[in-house]
Amino acid sequence: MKRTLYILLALLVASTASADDFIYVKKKVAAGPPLSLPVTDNFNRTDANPLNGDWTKVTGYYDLKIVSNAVIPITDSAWAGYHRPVSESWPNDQYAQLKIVNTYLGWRGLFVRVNNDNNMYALHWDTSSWYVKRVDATVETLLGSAGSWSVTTTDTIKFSVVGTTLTVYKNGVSQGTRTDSTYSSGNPGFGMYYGVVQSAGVDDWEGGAP
Ligand SMILES: [Ca+2]
Repeated sequence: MKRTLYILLALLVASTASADDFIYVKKKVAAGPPLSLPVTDNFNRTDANPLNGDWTKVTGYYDLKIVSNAVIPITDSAWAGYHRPVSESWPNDQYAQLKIVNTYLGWRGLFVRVNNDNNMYALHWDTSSWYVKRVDATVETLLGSAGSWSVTTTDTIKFSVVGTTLTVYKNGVSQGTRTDSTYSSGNPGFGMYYGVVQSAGVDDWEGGAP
């Protein structure tokens, strides 16, 4: 009698516990570490060349570096840029944002849905104009027409994608939208082009869900 009870008890524990444990383990493995949004990087650390931290260089682009707790490119006359690593699972609707800390003539970029390391949607801008582009393996296609604006130090620029709509923001105010349906997923990032003045260019990167 006692033995039968032990067997029944053991079977009961084994059946309930193993099922729960199986589901728990399976969920943990499938989901991976959760990504807490927004993700931020203020680059407040020791000067680093190339940029360090959780960043992956866009294939075909040059490096960025950290100087005086902000970011500048290492070379002129070419795009330099990074995206969040593929180990991070980003929502399909996402934004990338950063702050201007120097208004020298040159290009900045924010990227969303970077996939396969060099496909993406990119916002490129200088102090007077902005362009939304689709980048296919570094080949750029302008989406719609160029926009015009005035950008100065301390301005915060944001680039978001929701569904097939790409929106450009300056200090939280929409500057215009473009649409494209080529890329549905990927990770956000940022970049710079043409370091005429080798001092801090951009700072306070942030990525999140719109
Ligand atoms: Ca900083």
